Amino acid sequence: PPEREAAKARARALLKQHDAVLVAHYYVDGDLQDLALETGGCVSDSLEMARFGREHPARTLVVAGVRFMGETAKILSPEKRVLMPDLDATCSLDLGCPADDFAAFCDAHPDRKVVVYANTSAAVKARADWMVTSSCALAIARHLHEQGQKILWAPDRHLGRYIQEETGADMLLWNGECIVHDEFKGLELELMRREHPEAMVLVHPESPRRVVELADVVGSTSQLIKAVVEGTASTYIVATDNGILHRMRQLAPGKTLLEAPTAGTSATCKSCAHCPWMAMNALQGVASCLETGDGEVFVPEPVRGQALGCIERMLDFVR
Ligand code: CIZ
Ligand code: SF4
Repeated sequence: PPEREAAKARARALLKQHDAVLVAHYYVDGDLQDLALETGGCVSDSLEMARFGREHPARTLVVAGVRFMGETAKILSPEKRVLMPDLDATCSLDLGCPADDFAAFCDAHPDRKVVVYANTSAAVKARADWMVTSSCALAIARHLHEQGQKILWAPDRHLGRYIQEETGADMLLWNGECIVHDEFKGLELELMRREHPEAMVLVHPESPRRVVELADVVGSTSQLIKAVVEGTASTYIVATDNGILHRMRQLAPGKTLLEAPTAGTSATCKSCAHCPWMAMNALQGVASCLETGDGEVFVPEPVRGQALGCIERMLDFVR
């Protein structure tokens, strides 16, 4: 549609004018993902978004994703201006792990290494020894376990349980969840798989155990995309935010992609598996944050400096 092309052209011109680069998550609107790739930015998971933003020479980073992604970019690049299309885009994991309660939890378990998922506030990261994303969580937990360390994990309980079972590490879990992945249903997925016996089942480990147990591949967003691109099956059932299908279709055009069933899957609910906060990102918002300077992310000291350590530890580990 012409309005969409006009909105894209406007955002593109503003990115150039402001020496800005667009860093987008796989779950945001397809137009934003396309714009990011067309303008030299990136579309990726939170690990790659953090790396890309830090290494890119642009003075301004426009982060299309949710709040913690903008904060991580600012923590790593305090000299850059970090803008977000909508600062109210948060995450149920972040909301479910308030810094004060988390600090009390850590205080009560001083013998444990504190490992937090990227999906947390800067204040929570400031209390952590390690930050991890779903791309590197298993490797880091395994590393700590081999060193004989006990782990305090927050906030996603499904991901925590998965890592615990895979690595055998001693992990004390915070009780949080992602409202999107928590809705995938094992029974319905099993029925769907029976209808499509040739299909490969791809599951993000923020999903409940019953769903993870049915997976052929369990992995982060980038790992699930790789599984579709490299897989020999013609059909894939995908249990993660359906925003990812846009990139999967581009990279594996001949393959059939089916959304895994959620509690609300019905004729009237076409987008149950889509994060309402990721959905707040739009072309319009990219243009207006650049035009007005609204949507700038600030992470004040000393929290920024305290949070930096756990992120750098992860980046050094995966390097
Ligand atoms: O669910 C999210 O927000 C994910 C998967 C973030 C990430 O690590 O890319
Ligand atoms: Fe948070 Fe889930 Fe949305 Fe990701 S999809 S930002 S984990 S609520």
